[in-house]
Amino acid sequence: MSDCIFCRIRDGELPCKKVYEDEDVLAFHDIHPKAPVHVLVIPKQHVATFSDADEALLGRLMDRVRHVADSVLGLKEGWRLIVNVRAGGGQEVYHLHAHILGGKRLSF
Ligand code: DGP
Repeated sequence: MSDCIFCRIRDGELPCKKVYEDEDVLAFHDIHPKAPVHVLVIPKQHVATFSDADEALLGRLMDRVRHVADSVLGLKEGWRLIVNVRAGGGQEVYHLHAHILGGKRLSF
């Protein structure tokens, strides 16, 4: 979608600090980090929100989130996974994305 920020990042029209990419997903640093490590993982396929994604896409996304957090970022002490769903959940960008937060002991 041409008016979607994350589609434009995926297509290289907007810059990002990329940490991982494969045929299914792209992972890059959040522009407003809430922790020492704050990375977003997006499916390359445009899906607006978590509720709209099918089982196969969610499975691939969760598998790659685990790979990025544990192997690419090496967050050995642990990390947090957040998916904000629609306005009530705090979602601002309507292209499905998972937040990986880590790099310190997180508290609520
Ligand atoms: P959410 O509230 O779950 O929709 O989170 C959207 C996140 O996306 C928010 O933490 C800030 C981040 N973000 C928004 N625009 C950009 C951008 O242009 N580049 C990057 N790297 N992150 C962005």
